[in-house]
Amino acid sequence: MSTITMYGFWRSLAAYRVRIALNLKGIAYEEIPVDILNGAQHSSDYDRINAEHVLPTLVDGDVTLFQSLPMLEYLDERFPEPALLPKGAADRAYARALALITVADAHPLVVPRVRKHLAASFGADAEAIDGWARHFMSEGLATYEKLFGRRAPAPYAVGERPTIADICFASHMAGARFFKCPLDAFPLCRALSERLDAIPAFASAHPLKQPGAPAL
Ligand SMILES: N[C@@H](CCC(=O)N[C@@H](CS)C(=O)NCC(=O)O)C(=O)O
Repeated sequence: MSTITMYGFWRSLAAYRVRIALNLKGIAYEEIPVDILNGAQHSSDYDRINAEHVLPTLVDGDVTLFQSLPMLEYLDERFPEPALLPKGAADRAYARALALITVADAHPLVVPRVRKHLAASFGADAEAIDGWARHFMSEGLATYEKLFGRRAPAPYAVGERPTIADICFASHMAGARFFKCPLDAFPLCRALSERLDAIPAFASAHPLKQPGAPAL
């Protein structure tokens, strides 16, 4: 078996997603930190690894992957147990759709390059930028809350085992907490988040448990 390496960073919500999957599947890996808060993602060394200058990058032997969602699906195909997708076409589509609420719709709006651009091009101060992030993270929470009201997590988002939907949702909750979103209006999200945090593979992958994270 080849050695798996992930370029990540404590603060990266996308790296958190991939870390959870690696942990759930019991895959040994090495994590190489790239400090996205001080601009290390723009170094020429990292440019050769990731053309987009973002985290994470997953290296499995001679395979180099970018984008966390395809990484989750790659790991699931390469190491099938425990499965990260539910059985059945409709549930698989639902799990992917729940995942994309975070990966495609909310998270891209709050990443460092967007926050920097708001400051550099529109003169937004730290308070305005945090408000922007809270707005989009709260919109994501409201969507999840509505969907969990229509189809109750039982006990996880799409059935009895955690799937890519739970992994991406967990990263959304971590982001919502980073940006101090009020959570009172989202009891179903909070309950699922508590169930996920009780799983060691999720807990040990959490951003605040990684080297370099601030002690809160
Ligand atoms: N859609 C990508 C997200 C990639 C991304 O934006 N990653 C963030 C960290 S979570 C990053 O590296 N940002 C660097 C920047 O914005 O400059 C994925 O899911 O992998």
